[in-house]
Amino acid sequence: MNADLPQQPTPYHGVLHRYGHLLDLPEHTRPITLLEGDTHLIPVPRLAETLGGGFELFVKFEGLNPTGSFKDRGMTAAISEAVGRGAKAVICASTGNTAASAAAYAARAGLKAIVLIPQGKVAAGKLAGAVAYGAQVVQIDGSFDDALALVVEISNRHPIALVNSINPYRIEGQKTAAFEICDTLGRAPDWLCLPVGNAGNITAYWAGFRQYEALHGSGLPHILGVQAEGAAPLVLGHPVKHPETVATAIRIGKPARGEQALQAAEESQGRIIAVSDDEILAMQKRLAGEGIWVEPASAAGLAGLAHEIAAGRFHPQGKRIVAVCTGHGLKDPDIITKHMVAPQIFPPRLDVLEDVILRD
Ligand code: AN7
Repeated sequence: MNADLPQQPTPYHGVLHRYGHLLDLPEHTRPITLLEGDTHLIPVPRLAETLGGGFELFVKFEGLNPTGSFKDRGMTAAISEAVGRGAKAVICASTGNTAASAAAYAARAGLKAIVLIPQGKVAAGKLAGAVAYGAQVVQIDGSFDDALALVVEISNRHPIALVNSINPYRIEGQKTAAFEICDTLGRAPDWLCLPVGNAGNITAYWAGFRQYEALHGSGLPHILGVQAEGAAPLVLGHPVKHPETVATAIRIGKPARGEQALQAAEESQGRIIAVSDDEILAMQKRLAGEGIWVEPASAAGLAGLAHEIAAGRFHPQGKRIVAVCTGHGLKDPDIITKHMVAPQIFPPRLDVLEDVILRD
């Protein structure tokens, strides 16, 4: 071997392989992986400049996971545990991303997946994913919160493993995102902003950062959790019966881990706020302008940061901030194409095209 060549990097085997020793998983766990995790932490200095400048801003792009969302981190753990204890089927309620992730990991493990989705509000790419991976997709004439209550009951009555984030192993797996951020930056950021729906992710990040602080003294971030105005039970202080938002992933009125989300915000000396659908869509556009296309819910964390800066409640100067973008834009193409003017059709002639392209 040529001694000048760089050494082969250690092959990457997914989050359980890399961080399993830090996760509280039972002995019987049998790893099922699609090599999730190890997602990019992308610097976005130009976006930081438009938000006032003088600070470091990174996007943790979780849309780069195998099924296009952060859910894969928790799902590898939940499915690995379920397989190890002999489960033959798994079930979840979902606004879409959990469904696609559960379906993929169940397929990988040879298990049956059943997903309950709220009627008509699941983005096309997520539903297509669940179907493609072979899940049984059941649509109910009700909300995500109704679906969640039902799958809890079904899993109590039948030998079907529940893989929503009520399942503690989901949280264990999702802690790995916090570990990765600390490992990449060398310490925890000053602030972490992220969207909040059922509140599993914020709970997992806070647990992960706390664990790393205890182990490595890596510091703790303040956490800014962001809900959509029409689905903001944690800001209002009570459940929302009919949650409504363009960010369908976080269209949740009664977060299962709401108490823990509030605790994470309080203990970290952060906060949970709400932003409008317009602010979410505007931030989706700004991120796309950086070459990072995320689904609407995923833009909520940064939209919240922009909101707080604009209101003069947040001074980012000198800080290092990480925004978690939880899912890929490809999951929800309709939100873009719905408002898009269909491209005009021209004859395939050089003079015509030159005229069109160079017009202004
Ligand atoms: C892109 O898939 O709840 O606060 O059923 O898909 O941990 O719930 C999705 C949630 C943020 C909120 N961003 O995370 C589901 C589901 C995206 C999401 C969230 C979701 P949590």
